[in-house]
Amino acid sequence: MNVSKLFPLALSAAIGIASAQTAPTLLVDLDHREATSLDGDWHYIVDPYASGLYSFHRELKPNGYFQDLDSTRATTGPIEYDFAKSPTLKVPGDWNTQKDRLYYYEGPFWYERKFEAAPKPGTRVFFHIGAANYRAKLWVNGQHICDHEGGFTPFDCEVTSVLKSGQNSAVINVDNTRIGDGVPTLNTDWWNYGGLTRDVSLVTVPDTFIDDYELHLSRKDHKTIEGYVHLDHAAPGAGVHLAIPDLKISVDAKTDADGRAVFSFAPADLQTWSPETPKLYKLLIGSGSDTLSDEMGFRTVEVAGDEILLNGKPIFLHGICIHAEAPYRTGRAYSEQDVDTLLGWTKELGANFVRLAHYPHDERMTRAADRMGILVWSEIPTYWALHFDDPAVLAKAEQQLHEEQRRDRNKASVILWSVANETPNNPARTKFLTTLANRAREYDPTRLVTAALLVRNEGHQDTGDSHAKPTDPNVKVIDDPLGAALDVIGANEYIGWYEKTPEDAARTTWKIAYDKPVIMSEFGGDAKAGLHGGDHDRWTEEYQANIFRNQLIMLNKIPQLRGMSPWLLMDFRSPSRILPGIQDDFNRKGLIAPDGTKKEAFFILQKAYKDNAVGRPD
Ligand code: GCB
Repeated sequence: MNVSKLFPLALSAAIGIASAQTAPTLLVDLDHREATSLDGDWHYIVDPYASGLYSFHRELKPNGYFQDLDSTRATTGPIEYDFAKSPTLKVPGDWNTQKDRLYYYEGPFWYERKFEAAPKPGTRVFFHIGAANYRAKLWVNGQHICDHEGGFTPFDCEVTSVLKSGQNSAVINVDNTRIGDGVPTLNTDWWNYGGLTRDVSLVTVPDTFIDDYELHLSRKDHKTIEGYVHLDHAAPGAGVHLAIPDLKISVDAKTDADGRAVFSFAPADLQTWSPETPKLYKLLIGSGSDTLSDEMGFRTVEVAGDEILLNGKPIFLHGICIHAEAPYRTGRAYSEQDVDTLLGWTKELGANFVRLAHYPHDERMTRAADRMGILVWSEIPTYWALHFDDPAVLAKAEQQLHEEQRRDRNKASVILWSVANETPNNPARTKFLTTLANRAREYDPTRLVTAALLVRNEGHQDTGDSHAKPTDPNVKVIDDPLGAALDVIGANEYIGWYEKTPEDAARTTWKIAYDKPVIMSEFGGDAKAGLHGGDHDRWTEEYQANIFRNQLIMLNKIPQLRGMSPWLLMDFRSPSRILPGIQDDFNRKGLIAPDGTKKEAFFILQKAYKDNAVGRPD
């Protein structure tokens, strides 16, 4: 028997009998709905040749072609795959850090588990995936339900028509093969952790339910709360009730033909949200048999000249960048404990701002930022050299931006949407990212749009390289044409690490072509925790501390600087960081090592933040 022929047929039999495909959606505030968790142990099959999806002649198998094979299993005994006999791993969680032999694995991978359900008439059920890196295909009870691309945003697929009372099965194919026309593209400076990296659950809602809402404090008078609630499957004129008991708000509105009920009200005695007083109000929304609650803060953020105004007052962002790398255990961060540790360190540092690099983090992060009073820069992985001239790539970036905004636009902590990090300066890129910046503003006109730009040295053209030449003079220039599309200019520079000496930072001056607020969105250098030496000994804590000391001198001389987020809170895994004994697969620019050890530079930045010795005193 030709086993290579049988395997693809057999594995595919488990996943496809018929198709009930739907486009994924995203249910807002889903973490406040009752859900049946599907986290825990899932069986897995590693499938590097995608044998479960394709025939031996590489034809994608249409569903329904393999039904016979189930009878093959029944009549001739075992066939080549068997989920029940396959090992398990934990969901949520990347596969790379759960099994040694999957450390470098990039490719197609199958998950399977059984689950109980008891669907009730008049309800609808959605299969929720918090994040699957990078592409995912879902089957429930042998029916192909939905596909999703993008590794860091949630999606929900309706399974109402396929769910049975009693035992059901879910099969998910997750594929983290890096692709040129992906977002991100082939090259990144972080580990391509694959798998179901965030929570998976089943969510039951009434036939007509609240799938989305958006509320914010108006920039016009800083007093009126306005926005809308959207109902899925609503007849025009459906009633929606909204209450904020602590503000004595109890208001009603009716849906229009698009299912939208518009609200506008001005509570007396509203306490605005800010890092000093991160006041959250309990919000209740009801329509028919559906109810939803949230904890929301209300504040305004806007730009006036080169100032960033929070609730009408100038603010300076004392920040830090964070990757979603899990403290202590490493791997992709997802848990409440990961969030508590990362944002706990952020508070300890004296920061009021985080740049959540380089993709949307778990929703727990922005929830906690709301509670803890930490302002957030949120970004999608439009990182380095995407295929900017490909309209399909733009569509993928727009989709990820939309999912990020839809999930997080009711979070008071989020003030900035970033559309790019260190992209090459050319017309195709500028057009692509200007489109994205406009989309970000259309969908959410209440926040600011930014991007982390490359800067150039005076006298040198911007070549699109990520780091400048060592011989350049001590004048940095920000004149990237993308700046015209942004509200706030982000700039990354590595003086003292990829170029020149730490002391050169203190001698550097800046020419900025835009009268807009500037955030130094990255600077820093690597240090191995516990490695000591002189101020000029690379990889030591002293060298990194020296960079920070000199950077702070420079930053204090940039008149339009309105914030900073040095690179970065904790070391993170990256495949290009290979120096044995020092890096060992980690980018060591963290102020803290993954085991929690704080490096000397942490205390330098902490002192500057606590003494208000950088930026203007608030
Ligand atoms: C950068 C990138 C960041 C890298 C960092 C580095 O400019 O934005 O993703 O990790 O430099 O350490 O080189």
